[in-house]
Amino acid sequence: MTITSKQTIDAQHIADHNSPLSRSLESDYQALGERLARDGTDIEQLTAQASTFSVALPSWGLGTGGTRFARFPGQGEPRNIYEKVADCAVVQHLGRATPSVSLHIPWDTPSDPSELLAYTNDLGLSFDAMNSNTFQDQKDQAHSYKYGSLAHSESAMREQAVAHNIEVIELGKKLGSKALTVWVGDGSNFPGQQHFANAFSRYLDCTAEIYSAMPDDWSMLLEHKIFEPAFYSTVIQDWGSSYLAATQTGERCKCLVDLGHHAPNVNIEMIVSRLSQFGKLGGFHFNDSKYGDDDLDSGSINPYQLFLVFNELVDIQNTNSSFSPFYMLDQSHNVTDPIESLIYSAAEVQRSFVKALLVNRQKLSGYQQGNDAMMAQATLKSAYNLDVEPILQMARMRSGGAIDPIQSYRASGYREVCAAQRPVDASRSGSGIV
Ligand code: PSV
Ligand code: MN
Repeated sequence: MTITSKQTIDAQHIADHNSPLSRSLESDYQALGERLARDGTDIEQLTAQASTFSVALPSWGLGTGGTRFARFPGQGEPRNIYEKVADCAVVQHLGRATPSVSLHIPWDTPSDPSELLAYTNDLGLSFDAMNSNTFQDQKDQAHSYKYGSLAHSESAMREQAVAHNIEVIELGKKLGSKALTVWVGDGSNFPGQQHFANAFSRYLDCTAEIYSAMPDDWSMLLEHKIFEPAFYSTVIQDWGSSYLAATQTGERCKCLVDLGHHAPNVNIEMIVSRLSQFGKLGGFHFNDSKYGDDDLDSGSINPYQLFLVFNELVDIQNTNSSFSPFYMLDQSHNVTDPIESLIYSAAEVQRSFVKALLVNRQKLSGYQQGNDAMMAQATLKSAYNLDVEPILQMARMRSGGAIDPIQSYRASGYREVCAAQRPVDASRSGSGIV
């Protein structure tokens, strides 16, 4: 694969763009610091914690997405994994919360893994969890996944799907990854089409085989999803099935929570608590949704839910310092520039983390003990309602990022340069999420 020019955002451009904004940031930061100090909170400590926060970028999120109906390509979209990684570097250099990339295979299979690793490291990035794909047929594939993969009724399809997952692990080893995320679309569209228990057993046999092919320091993350593409039943449809499968498969097999994979109004923060209480919370795909698996930008629809998820995560971290789930974004950008959406989303996730750090847990615990429902919820709300933007901006600026990353990106002209260097690939303008 030809590596195109290593176009990125210049540190000087970021510094120049920050310059006129830094005075107001200093004064906003000072005002917020004084406000927090009244409650005994040290703003510097929060800013340091904000700087440690990171969430991986999805390699499949850099191109314009699409729906079942259409895909409207964007200008200067990345055409290969090198261009995707270059765009990831732009997201990271401006936003400073996304130092790694989660690869989807075979969508982004590199022909030369060591070359891709060197290119990626050179841009200051690394690789996070690997994602396998047995929910689509690939060109020249021997067997079809039309009726499933790891839970397929026929062994040939299951064997092919297991072999693919093992190939993904082998590739991930070369790229420095430490985890495999498995999401399958297996399920049924009609009552009676599939024997629930038999399909689940076949799935478990396959995950055991994949698990045994993983290095000892790897984690396997099972991602549940209520429906789609199967519309009647899905083999790993909920956190309960995921928990059973992870428990059955092995100690380092855990559950991955994609925020868009639940029925409307499901209490996701409680799922987070349940899974972690029993050592099975492995990671997240962050995004937001209004109706189903909408893959909208994180925090765009229900930021309070995102905060409540982080409220649980911070609580868990306080009692278990070794708790470190994999954090990834999983979004589809249909009407925005993917670089902008990813920068913004990562900051929204980081914002929820910082606000969750502000929760007065001692007071909350007292209110819970005393059954003071009003003050318990007010304690959460008072942390949520605080505007922590100066902390995020300061954390970014101090680590070389942009105070206003979206405006800095727009002013850089990066997309325009890409549009000139990356002519639209007509073969990618059909329908479906890419
Ligand atoms: C499935 O809807 C999913 O959330 C899984 O994580 C896939 O890997 C990803 O979306 C593909 O877009
Ligand atoms: Mn997902």
